[in-house]
Amino acid sequence: MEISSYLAARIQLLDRELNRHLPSESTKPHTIHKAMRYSIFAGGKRLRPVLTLAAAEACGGKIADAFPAACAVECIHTYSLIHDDLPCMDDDDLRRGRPTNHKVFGDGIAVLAGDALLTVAFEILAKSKPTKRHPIAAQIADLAHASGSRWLVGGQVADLEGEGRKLGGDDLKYIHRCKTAALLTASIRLGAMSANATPAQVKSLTTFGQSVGLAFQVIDDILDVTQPTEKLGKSAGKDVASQKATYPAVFGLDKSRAEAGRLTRAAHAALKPFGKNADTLRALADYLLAREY
Ligand code: GRG
Repeated sequence: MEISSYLAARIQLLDRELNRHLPSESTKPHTIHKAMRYSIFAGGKRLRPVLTLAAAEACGGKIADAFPAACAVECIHTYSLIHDDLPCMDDDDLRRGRPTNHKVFGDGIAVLAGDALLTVAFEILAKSKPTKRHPIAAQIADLAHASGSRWLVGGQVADLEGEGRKLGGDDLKYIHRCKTAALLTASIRLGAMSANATPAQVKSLTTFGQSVGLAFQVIDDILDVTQPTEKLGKSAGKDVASQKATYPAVFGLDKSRAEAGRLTRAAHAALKPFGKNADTLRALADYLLAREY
């Protein structure tokens, strides 16, 4: 499989679905729908929804049944980026190679665009087809849990409160697990649920998601110090400038690279029970490790 053409084809399908689910720019009030669409269609890598679809396939399901979950996780991810970029949070001007949402629409509309993407995510997921083992209420609860105060929001809280303090390895792992790995894991679990996965399959894919999610963030930390802004589409060197605790800052670059490799191997090990059905997930784990932006 050629990963770049595979990803391009998946992004095209996902964009079509997102376009279908999101209110059009001509829906009143126009500004909020323009702002939501501005960030959703800004050229993100769509890694989380791509993983949702691949997880569904690994469990023998059809990607069409996983589309609502895939769109929902991308909406939550995009909301978190819009809010993270606000002046009261990470205060950034550039995201996905474009001015951040609040730079274009103002702080008030950016907050509301984030709120609306968070809310519409659950509206979309509620349209998903229930499966025998995973009723829609269970799928909604899974996504809400991963996005809430114990995980995604909780990670952001720990990140905010860690500013200007010297954090150790355990604090750093806690933040990364909450801020990054939890939503990535939920993306994978929801794909599995859309395919009526067995409890054992969900468990293995949860382990896969936790490992690949942490590896993804370790690589993200490395790229922040090794790649230029033009390549990343977001402000490079931001972590160092704001004295953030990152893997390279706490463990050094070599140990960070080794850790990303170890986590990717752990992710592969979790896929053993799936045989060939998980080849795409294997290729995606390797792609995430080798990525340059
Ligand atoms: C505001 C509740 C709330 C949470 C914010 C998303 C986030 C938490 C912070 C942004 C900074 C950061 C290090 C997030 C960790 C996850 C991450 C690496 C996001 C970027 O994901 P990509 O690279 O982005 O998949 P694209 O733009 O390609 O979708």
